[in-house]
Amino acid sequence: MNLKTEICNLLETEYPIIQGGMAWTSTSELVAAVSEAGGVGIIGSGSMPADVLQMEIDKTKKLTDKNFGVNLMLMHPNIDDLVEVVKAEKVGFVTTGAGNPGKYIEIFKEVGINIIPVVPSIALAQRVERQGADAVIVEGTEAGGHVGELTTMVLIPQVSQAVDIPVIAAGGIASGSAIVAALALGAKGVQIGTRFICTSECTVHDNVKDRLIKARDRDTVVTGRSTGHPVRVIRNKLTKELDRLEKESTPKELEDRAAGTLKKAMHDGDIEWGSLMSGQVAGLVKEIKPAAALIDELVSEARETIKRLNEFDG
Ligand code: TUI
Repeated sequence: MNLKTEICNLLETEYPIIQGGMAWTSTSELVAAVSEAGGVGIIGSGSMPADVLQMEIDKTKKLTDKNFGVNLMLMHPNIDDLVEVVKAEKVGFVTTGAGNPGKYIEIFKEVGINIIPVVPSIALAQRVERQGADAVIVEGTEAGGHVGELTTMVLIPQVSQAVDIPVIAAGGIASGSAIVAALALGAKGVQIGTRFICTSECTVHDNVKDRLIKARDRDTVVTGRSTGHPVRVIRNKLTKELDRLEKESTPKELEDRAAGTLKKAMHDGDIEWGSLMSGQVAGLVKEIKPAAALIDELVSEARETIKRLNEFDG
């Protein structure tokens, strides 16, 4: 049973499984391993100056001939420099997050690069479709990092009905059965972030992987709502302090306190005072394995789920 959808043609992959482009997390080793294994990897450029992104693209191209993408975090201070690198390198496709991708859609379309914005609402999905997006990643609030308000379960069917471009589901997906659920709701593919952190190729600090494996269902919280940029992270000493600042101080002070803390967690391994961005699926992550083994597992679980549902005669 193959899992081919139109996303496989658009992204030149065997399976409709996309690895989320996470800042300080999704670098060449992971990206190439995912693309080699039949999914498609995305470099997370949210943490990179332009020269580092250039190096990561070069490294990925050395490691794989397969397609891969770059995620652009639209609040990046040097976003225009990153756009120039991506255009010059003609990467396979771009995903955008944390902002309105309006003007960038046209820029990438002009040079023939597929553009797939991440959106948290129906209105934004419709807007990016009108602006020419090739597909849309619809991310529920179960996701890690910068999040919207609505869940994947309610967003996917509504957005699937509201737009004609393919919908890719993100947020809360870490298993083959969740992939099938997303497809059942109308998605043509899935983007998975948190589960890919616990792969051998992911270069985050080992403390982060260990903490995710220990995480339980209620261990993530959303901080920074008052700043307008809420982020889902694992609860720790930092989130306690940010909660206090949310009540006692200004959004600007809170933002200043949070600056640099993602690197502190993902790169330095400080899981108490760093921003340990993770989705609610952390509770499902039980082991570290190579990306190829993870993709094999996701695909066989998805096939078994479809078989199980076919046998269900209730
Ligand atoms: O972008 C993400 N997740 C991220 S980005 C990130 S880096 C960061 N670091 C510190 C503070 C904030 C971010 C960590 N995680 N996901 C995709 C996503 N995009 N989720 C929600 C959105 C989004 C939100 C608003 C997309 C568009 C949007 O548009 C608002 C507008 O201006 O119309």
